[in-house]
Formats: sequence, C-alpha cells, structure tokens
Amino acid sequence: MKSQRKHPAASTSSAPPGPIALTARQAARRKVFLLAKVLGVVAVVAGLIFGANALAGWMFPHKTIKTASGREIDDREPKLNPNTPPGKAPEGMVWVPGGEFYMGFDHEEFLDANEIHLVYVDGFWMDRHEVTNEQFAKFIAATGYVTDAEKQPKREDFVREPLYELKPFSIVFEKPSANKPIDLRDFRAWMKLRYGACWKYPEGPSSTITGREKYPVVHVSHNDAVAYCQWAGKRLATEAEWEFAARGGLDRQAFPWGDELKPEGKWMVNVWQGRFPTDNTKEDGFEGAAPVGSFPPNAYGLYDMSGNVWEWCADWYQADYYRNSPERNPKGPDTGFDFREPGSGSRVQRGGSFLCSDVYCVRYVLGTRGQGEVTSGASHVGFRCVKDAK
Ligand SMILES: [Ca+2]
Ligand SMILES: [Ca+2]
Repeated sequence: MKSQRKHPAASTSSAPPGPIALTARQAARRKVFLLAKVLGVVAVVAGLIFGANALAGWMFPHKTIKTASGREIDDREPKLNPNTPPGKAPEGMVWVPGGEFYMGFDHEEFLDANEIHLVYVDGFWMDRHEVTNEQFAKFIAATGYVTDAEKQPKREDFVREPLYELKPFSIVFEKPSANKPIDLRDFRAWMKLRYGACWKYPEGPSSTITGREKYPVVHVSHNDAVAYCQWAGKRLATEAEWEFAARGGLDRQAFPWGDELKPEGKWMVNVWQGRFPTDNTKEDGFEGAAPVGSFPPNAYGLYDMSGNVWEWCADWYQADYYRNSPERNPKGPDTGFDFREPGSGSRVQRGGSFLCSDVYCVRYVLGTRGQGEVTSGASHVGFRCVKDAK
C-alpha cells in the first residue's frame, strides 16, 4: 500500500508557527521547575565529590600526628629518590640519593630539634667516613695550612677570660675526679684548655698521631674543615643533607640502623657507657675516638654517622631555625648565634661523639643538633665532606 505521508519538502504549509504565549502562572511554575533542576544537579555533583573524597579517605587515610613541639603535621611515608648514582663514585665517597625525610627529633626536651618537618634534599656524594689524621696530614703537607688551634690567640677574643695565657691551645676532655660531685650542666668540669693541643698533638705537645693514622682528625675548627674541603674539591654538608644521609633511607628511626640501640646486644656506635664523666666502662671497645669504620655502616655505606666524633656542617646554627625553614634543600639561617658565647658565630655540628651517653649529651640520636663557635675545635670534634653530583 502506498504511503499517505508527504515528504517534508512537499509540505504546503507556509509560515512557521509563532511562540505560544504562557500564562503568568505557567511561567512561574516553569521558573520553579528550572531552579529545582539546577539545584538537583548541584546536589548530585557535590554528593559525587563528597563520596569520592570519603572513598579516597577510606582507601588512603590522611593521617596526622601531633609532635612534641605541639605542631600537627602530616604523617606519611617520605618519598626517596631512586638510588641511581650519576656516575662512578669519587674515591672514598658513596652516593646519597636524596629525597624526602622528616627532619628533627620528636622529644619535648630537645627544643631546637623538635619542630619535626618534612624536607627534601637533592642527591650528593658523601665521604664514607670522618676525615682521618692521614688524610688531613696530606692537606697540610700540600698547602702549609695552619689550623686555628695552632695560631696565636688574640687578646680581644679573650677579654672575658683574663687569666688565660695567650698561647695556642685547644679543648681536651679530661676525666674529672670521681670524689667530688659533678654538675652535668657545666662542661668546664671535664672540657679543659690544653696549651699546644692541636690536630697533630691531640692531647698536647707530648702526644702524637703516629699509630692513629686511621683515627678521625680532631681539634679542627669550622674554618679548618672548610679549608680542607675546598682543597679536596668538596664542601661541608648542609645540616639537612647530613641528617638525610645519616638516616640511611629509614623513616624517623633513632639510629642510622633502626630504633634499637643495641640490636642483639651489640654496640653499633662509639659512645660513652658508664657514669659520665668519671667512669667509662668501654663496653663498645673504645674509651676515646675509634679508628673510622670500626662499627657497621648504614644502608648508604656511611660509617660513624652516630657517635665517634662530632661532625661540622655548613649551616649557621640557630635554635629556632626549624620553625620557618625552606622545605627544599634548606641551607640554614644567614647568621649563627651561640647562647653560651653571645657575639660569636656558631655553626651546626651533628652526630654526637664518644663522650655522649644516655644521660649526658644524648646527641648520637638522629635528628638532634649540636653547635660550635667557628674558630674552635676540641678533642671530640671532626668532620667529613660531600660533593655535588656534577
Ligand atoms: Ca666508647
Ligand atoms: Ca661521627
């Protein structure tokens, strides 16, 4: 049967139909309907976003922790860079890959370190161990450099200490008598001025470094450490680089090897055992400094990042620096301040030393901080160097 429908082109109608006029009631109803439709769409979108967030929060919970300083911070696993060295390691150095880490030590008593914060550092090369007497001797032989401890002191630097004779000196640990009470807040009871003490005569003019070639060099000031690093084509680590390296890729652990001080009863670090400063039981095998590498390295292959001798860092020291420091590659404040010696510039030291125990110093624990005046060394202060990737 033939269709009765006409082709549209064949339509005979002329003008298109005009708009149909709505009554006022119909127009109002239409507006209400449109408004409800928009609100409905908004509600559905908001619901979807809320639902997605709730699902993500359930699947990937966003955790925070409150630190000893009272600050609430994100609590997540820091992201480490891939451990791919950019080339062949310079002699005696290892690659530290860089990445994120939580910097500081979360304890109410460590006011300069307990503003825990997430920091990122780029990768760098680092000396496997503290600079040794043997290495430092090569620097002296090549350059004729004179360390701060060997220089004649200036009277203007010692106006508050009129009894000091003006002769070169350094500060040496001296075990005090056990017969009288010791105030652990006053280090002058065991850190004594010793004339003639310097890197090559660590206990004074009658002492020697012969036989101690692999021991860390001591009695080096910050100036001396910087001079050595420059000669070696290296530099001192920033405080953040140093702490990142010491952690060996572990997240917020107390020591470079983990959270347990003596895993399986074994000492992993050269510190002080017994009653400080009068009784050293030498459970770890060493009364003073140990030859570098006497204890196991951390996961990056770095030795003695905890204990043995303190290590100078590049940064100036300020106790409140962590309250407002950059998140990426922080380099320390512009000036230093040592509360013990106002007017002098103080730089960061890290890692603690053979004089630290669980009741005194305690700064072999990762994330804790030390400091020293830039021209001063001592019998328990040394350093190591780092080098940029390029
Ligand atoms: Ca020891
Ligand atoms: Ca050390």
